[in-house]
This record gives sequence, structure tokens and C-alpha cells, in this order.
Amino acid sequence: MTKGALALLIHGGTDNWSPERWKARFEQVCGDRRVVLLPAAGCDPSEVHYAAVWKPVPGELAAFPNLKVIFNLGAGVDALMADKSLPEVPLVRVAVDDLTRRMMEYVVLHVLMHHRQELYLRDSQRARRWAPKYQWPASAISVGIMGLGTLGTHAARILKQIGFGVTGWSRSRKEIEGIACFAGGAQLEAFLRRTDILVCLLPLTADTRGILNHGLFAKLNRTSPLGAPVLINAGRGGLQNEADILACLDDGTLGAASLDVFTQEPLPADSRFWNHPKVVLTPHNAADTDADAISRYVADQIARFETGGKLENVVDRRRGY
Ligand code: NDP
Ligand code: OXD
Repeated sequence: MTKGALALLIHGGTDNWSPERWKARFEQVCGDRRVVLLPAAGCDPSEVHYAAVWKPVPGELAAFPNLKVIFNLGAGVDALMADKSLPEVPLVRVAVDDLTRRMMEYVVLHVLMHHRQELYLRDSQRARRWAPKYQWPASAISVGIMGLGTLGTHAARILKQIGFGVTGWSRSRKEIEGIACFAGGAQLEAFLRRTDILVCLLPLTADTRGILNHGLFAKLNRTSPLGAPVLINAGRGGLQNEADILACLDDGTLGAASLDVFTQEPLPADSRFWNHPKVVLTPHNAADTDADAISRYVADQIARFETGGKLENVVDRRRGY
């Protein structure tokens, strides 16, 4: 019997998202299953049983009448949740060690950068100024992680090992050794009050949109060795109010920000973020999805699903993540 085809719908990414490269990788791991790159390749929509997607155009997935599973090629599914015509089949997201470690690298890099006063030190170097400031230990800094899921929990554990005080905030309560865990709206303020470096690894949902705003920044610890609290956002741009971030950087409510994600991507050329002295900016590449690791992850899940096994990391559509 011919196997149902796997359709690849990949749009709007950086060079890591070259559709041809992903197709070649999927062909290596999919055996005799047909892999079709859409919309370029012609194919009968009824032959498509699986779709692996990155930022599909709303409505695109509704074209396949025999679709059984949708695989999002990243961890965040906000682009798919916005598609009102998304077929009612299981939607699987990425949760694999490779991605988790990449995000941990980004978080550790940026937490250390602010903790070790790198913005000041690079500025000193450019100015040929030999003026070291007191360097406090990691244990003097409390890193608060919003989102204690796959990515947040791993980053929290590693930051703890480095020696930071680490707290976390999530929707449901967690028990993680050595990490003070807060949950829900009722405990958000207590979490913020003790946070010097705020790391956001939340998904973008109706509940979290715009959560990183002036009111929230004003509740962060005002007596930190850093002078003023720092924001690191690698979740989604829609989580942040960008006018509030700029205003808070300018008036000292925030001391600095590392931003990987923006409400509009690519970031427009005239954005103030590009050359703001207190901003460290990266082009949504905190944790790239690796074509080798993820194509294997999808192929393994399909093989398991076709032999009656359970799919892993299925999105709960009511929660939106
Ligand atoms: P998970 O689904 O594993 O974790 C999400 C966490 O957020 C959970 O702890 C969840 O709480 C918490 N959460 C969700 N809604 C709320 C809320 N309303 N209030 C409080 N906490 C909430 O996601 P991942 O860790 O895998 O990924 C997180 C996000 O990181 C992705 O959605 C994506 O947007 C972003 N990302 C960005 C990348 C980049 O390169 N910049 C790369 C990969 C991911 P609970 O545990 O109670 O459910
Ligand atoms: C993801 C991303 O969600 O890369 O995986 O942003």
C-alpha cells in the first residue's frame, strides 16, 4: 500500500529555513514515503496525510482532506493558532534536546553578559578606559524565568548550577529542586519583586500577549546590584509592548534588554532597537530548529503513530500551546 505523503510548507524564515534543505533531510529519514515541497510541487491534496510546517499561510492546511497530523517545525505554535481554518487533527510541536540546549546557550550567554557588565566593559574598551567596577558574584543575582516548560526548566537548572538564585513562574505550580516556583496571576507580583534579570520563555497566547509591559517592569527588584533590572525575551515578540520597553530603558525602569523576538520580523530598518545603547539584539535565532534533529523527530513520530503508538508533545488547543 502506498504511504500517505508528507507535505512541507515552510515560509518566512532565515537561511536555516531553506525549504530545499529541509526537503533533502526529510527524504533521507522518510524511507519510501513521498515528501512534497509545497506550494511549488504539484500534488493531489488527498494524498497528503501529514504536514510539517513553519509559518504556513492561514488556510493552507485546510486544503488537505485526508490530513492526519500537523507537525510544527518549531516549539511555538502561535502562528498556527491564529489560523481559524486549521484542521481539527493533532498538532505536534517541537520539544527535543537539541532545541532545548540551544535555548539554554542563549539564556546563559545573555544572563552572563548582563551579570558580568559586558555592555559597560565593551564600551570601556572602545573608549580605551581602564575602569573596572566591582563585580558581584552570581549568587547575588536572582534570575526569574517566565515559563517553566521544556525550555524554561532546563535553562533554570543550568543557571542554578552556575550559582545564580533562580525562580520561575508558570500557569500551573511546579516542583523543581533548588528553584523557587511561583504560579498564576496571584503570585506574579511576588515573583517579579525578587527578580533582577527577567527571562521570558512563555508561549504567545491570548493570556500572555503584551504581558511584558510597563506595569510588569515596574514591579521588578529595584535594589539589585545591577542598578536596574534587565529583560531577556526569547519567547515571542507579541509578548512585549515595545513602546513600553523603550520608555522603560530610557527612564531607567529597565537597565538593559536582550531581545531575540519582535512584533514585526524582520525588525524594520527604522526601529530604535537597532542602535539603542542598552539593547542587545538578535534576529530570532536564540534556538534554531535543526533540520537533522527535527526531521528525525517527525519521521519517528509518524512511524509510531502508524503502528498505533501515541504522538508526543501534542498541543492543547484550548490553552493555545
Ligand atoms: P512549553 O509549552 O513547554 O512551556 C510553556 C511554559 O509557559 C509552561 O511552563 C506554561 O505553564 C507557561 N505558561 C503558558 N501560559 C502561561 C500563562 N498564561 N501564565 C503563566 N505561565 C504560562 O514551551 P517551550 O518551553 O517549549 O517554549 C516556550 C516558547 O519559547 C515557545 O512557545 C516559543 O514561543 C519560544 N521559542 C522561541 C525560540 C527562539 O528562537 N526565540 C525557539 C523556541 C521556542 P504550565 O507549565 O503551567 O503549562
Ligand atoms: C520556535 C522558534 O518556536 O524557533 O521553535 O521560534
